[in-house]
Amino acid sequence: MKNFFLVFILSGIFLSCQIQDFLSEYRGVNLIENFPFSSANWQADDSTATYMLWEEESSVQYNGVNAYRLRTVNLMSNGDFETGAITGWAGTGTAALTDETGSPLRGTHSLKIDLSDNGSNLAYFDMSNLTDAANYPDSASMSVRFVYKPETVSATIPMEYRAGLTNTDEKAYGISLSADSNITLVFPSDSSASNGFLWNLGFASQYLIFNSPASPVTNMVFLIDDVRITRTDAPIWVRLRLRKEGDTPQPLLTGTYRLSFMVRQDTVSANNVFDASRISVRINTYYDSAVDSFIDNGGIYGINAESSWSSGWQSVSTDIPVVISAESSASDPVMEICISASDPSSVFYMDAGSILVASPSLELIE
Ligand SMILES: [Ca+2]
Repeated sequence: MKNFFLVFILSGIFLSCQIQDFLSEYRGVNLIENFPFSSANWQADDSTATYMLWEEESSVQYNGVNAYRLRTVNLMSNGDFETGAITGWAGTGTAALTDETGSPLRGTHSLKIDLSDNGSNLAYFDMSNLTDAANYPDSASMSVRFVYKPETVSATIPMEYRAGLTNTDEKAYGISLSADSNITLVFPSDSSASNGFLWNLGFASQYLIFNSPASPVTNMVFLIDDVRITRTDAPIWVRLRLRKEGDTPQPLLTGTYRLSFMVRQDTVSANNVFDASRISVRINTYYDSAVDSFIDNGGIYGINAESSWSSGWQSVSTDIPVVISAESSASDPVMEICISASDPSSVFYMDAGSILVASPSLELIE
């Protein structure tokens, strides 16, 4: 009996040593050390700068290596109004839309809207003016974010998303904007509406509308700024493909991987460019050789931006369980690492933002 226990204990020690040995070959090993961020290694979904930007930034380095810029583009081309133009915006009746430079909300220009004295005035943005709008699928879910401040407002303002400009046209969404001139509201985070900003009427004809209250009021003057409109289904990822063997110092196995890299907010300011509010990563594992692309089967892991990202490089890290296909051909990739400057998992998270990244690392941790 004694010997039995001894063998049992010894075999247990032997097994645990084996497991430790197995992991030790991976511990501390950056499996993607041969794939720093670059346009060649990490392929952008869209290389036309319509929906995203992926480019080297030679004025910023991390450990002597140039940073890369990852950006989700604002589909409203002058959403921060900093060019001074209000292209795409219009009003009905005696509505007045002007470029506000005296007391702008953000930057040096805002949109001022005056809907006073007429119960049928409204201000609107025709969504067909968005970049590439003619090519949106009818199923496109739009995320709309903006900053709002009442100036002299004596009633709440109905903000709506409609198929046309009259109150009988189909409405996908509506909220009441506060009349309290002491506050600045940032939407959608300050929205209490439960259906959020998931707006989808089919994309033939759509309008973002600031409507009048039912009865005319004397004072209806407010400011709008930093309007950011994005599509959750847009091509906004950079992707790195890896084969099971040959690309990495050790073969890729099923397990939990730690994906990490350095981030900082974009240091090069430009009109209509915003700090990333949230970035995301995913790892896809379903490769379709017939079309030579991965299915987006990996769960999306969002990472909220922190204030420290504005002052310098910070490390971000996500642990992701990955099942590697056992049946793949040796020449086919088995893993696709994806990074986005926004988080398309929800219209509440989706945003137009720009981030600098450097020094990617992938480690098998368990
Ligand atoms: Ca502005």
